[in-house]
Amino acid sequence: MKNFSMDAFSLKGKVALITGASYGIGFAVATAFAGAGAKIVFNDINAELMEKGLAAYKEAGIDVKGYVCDVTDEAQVRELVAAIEKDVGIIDILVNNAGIIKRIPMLDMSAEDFRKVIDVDLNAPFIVAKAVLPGMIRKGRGKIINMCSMMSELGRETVSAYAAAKGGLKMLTRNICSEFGEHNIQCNGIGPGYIATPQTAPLREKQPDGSRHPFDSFIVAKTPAARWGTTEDLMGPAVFLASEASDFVNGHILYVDGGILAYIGKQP
Ligand code: NAP
Ligand code: GCO
Repeated sequence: MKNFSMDAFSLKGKVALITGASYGIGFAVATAFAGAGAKIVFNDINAELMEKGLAAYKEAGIDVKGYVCDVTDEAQVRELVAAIEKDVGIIDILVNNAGIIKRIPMLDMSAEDFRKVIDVDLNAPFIVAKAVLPGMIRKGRGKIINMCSMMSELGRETVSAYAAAKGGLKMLTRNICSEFGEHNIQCNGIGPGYIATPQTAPLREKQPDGSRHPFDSFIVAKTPAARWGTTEDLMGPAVFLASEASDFVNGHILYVDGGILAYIGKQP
């Protein structure tokens, strides 16, 4: 039995691609990976956002390479991966983080809007994973982390497309685990709870009378920790799933939700 070393959590020398990481959860995950020693590359959908991200990383003292790529466009993704492999090296860690949500009641939602959410939140993780897997196979190891959601397990009004996509992403995670585990590639998901980012800002807006948004109060009552999550709450779990410490964890969705999925909620 070898002695345990905290080096098991090190990402030193590993190349990590985090998609959609100019800000929000992706930015926090990239920051954590850099702190664990990884070489960070990220993309965002347009040059303005990518430059904004580069400035934010520079301000944080983090050396990164940024690329412009729409993750729903397979040709752009293939070019992205080829450029990263040329500029930095074969990708060891992929975080499929880029995502959108459209909060529209199902009867009011167009099929076009539904398809757009599925395209970004489910089709794109397939496209990006498919592009990075050959390099991981050649290397004999790899880590893929799909950014799932509580909506991989639960539904709610107005998020039919998002829940369908994130439920599908949970099963894509399990399928990549099944198909590539023999190549020493682990594919897991992170299921954040309700995290304070631009994506959830509309759910936390103060009311005209200065009171809390009803949904804000609802989430706080539903969470044992009695608070929204922060992007920092996701850093440790992400490093764990990206590191050798989790080499026998595969096909797992790690919920980082303050216990909300386990809790019926505080009585009003
Ligand atoms: P966010 O603040 O909206 O950031 C998402 C990022 O993805 C943005 O930089 C966005 O760029 C980028 N993106 C969107 N479409 C893209 C595309 N086609 N190609 C490339 N980049 C694209 O979201 P977040 O709150 O950080 O969430 C990140 C991930 O965690 C998402 O997958 C989300 O579903 C998931 N998640 C979030 C929460 C939460 O409570 N916040 C909880 C569970 C899961 P633009 O600014 O141009 O859109
Ligand atoms: C919503 C929220 C959620 C969170 C997250 C929860 O409208 O219900 O946006 O979907 O983003 O996915 O895990």
